[in-house]
Amino acid sequence: MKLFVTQGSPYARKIRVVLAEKRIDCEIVMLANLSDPDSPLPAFNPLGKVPTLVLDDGSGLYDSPVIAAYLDSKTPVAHLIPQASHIEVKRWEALADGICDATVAVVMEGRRMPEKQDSAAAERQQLKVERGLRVMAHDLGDSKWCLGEAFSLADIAVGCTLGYISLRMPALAWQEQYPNLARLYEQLMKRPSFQNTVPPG
Ligand SMILES: N[C@@H](CCC(=O)N[C@@H](CS)C(=O)NCC(=O)O)C(=O)O
Repeated sequence: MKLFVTQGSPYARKIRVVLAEKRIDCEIVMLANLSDPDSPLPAFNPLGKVPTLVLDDGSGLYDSPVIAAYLDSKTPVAHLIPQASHIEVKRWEALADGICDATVAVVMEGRRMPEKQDSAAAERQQLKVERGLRVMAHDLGDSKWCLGEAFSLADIAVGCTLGYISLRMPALAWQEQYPNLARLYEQLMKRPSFQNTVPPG
C-alpha cells in the first residue's frame, strides 16, 4: 500500500496517525504541489485530493473517512472505531473534518486578490469554525477522550483539526477559550503518532 499526502493536509495527517496507531506499514508519498499537471494522483483519485490510499491491487481509496474505516477494519490492533460507538465516532469525525473544510475556505478566500475577496462568505465559514469548536468543547466536557475512557478515531480527527487551526488561524487562540480542548491536544501530543506528523509552520 502507499499513501499520497501533503505536509500540511489535516485529513492526510489523520490517516498517517491512524497508520501509526495501528502499526500498519505503508509507503508515504509526499506531494509538493497538488496542481502539478504531471501529478500521479488523478490516476488513483479523479478528485485529485490527498489523502489517497493505493491498495496492493493498484486501486485507489478515498476520502479520509473511508480510508480510516478501511484501515481500522484491516487489523484488530488498536481498534479505533468501536462497533458500539460507530455512529458517534463518525459524527465526531464529520464535525472535525467539517471544521477543517471551513478553515480551508477562510484561508483560500484570504488568498484571493483583495478586490475579489468575499468577506461575507469568509465570515460564514469563520462562524462554522467557531461554532464547531464550541460544540467539540461542549461534547468533550471533562472526559479524558471524546468517547470517555476509550481513545478512538474521534480523538485523532479532533487533534488533527486543532493542530490545523493552530497553524492557519493562530489569532483564534482556541486554547485559551477552550481549556478542555487544549488538555486533549496536550494528551495527544504525547503520542509518537502525533509528534511525528506535526504540520510544518
Ligand atoms: N473530504 C476529503 C478532503 C480532502 C482535501 O480536501 N484535501 C485537500 C488538501 S488539505 C486537497 O487535496 N486539495 C486539493 C484539491 O482540492 O484539488 C478527505 O477527508 O479526504
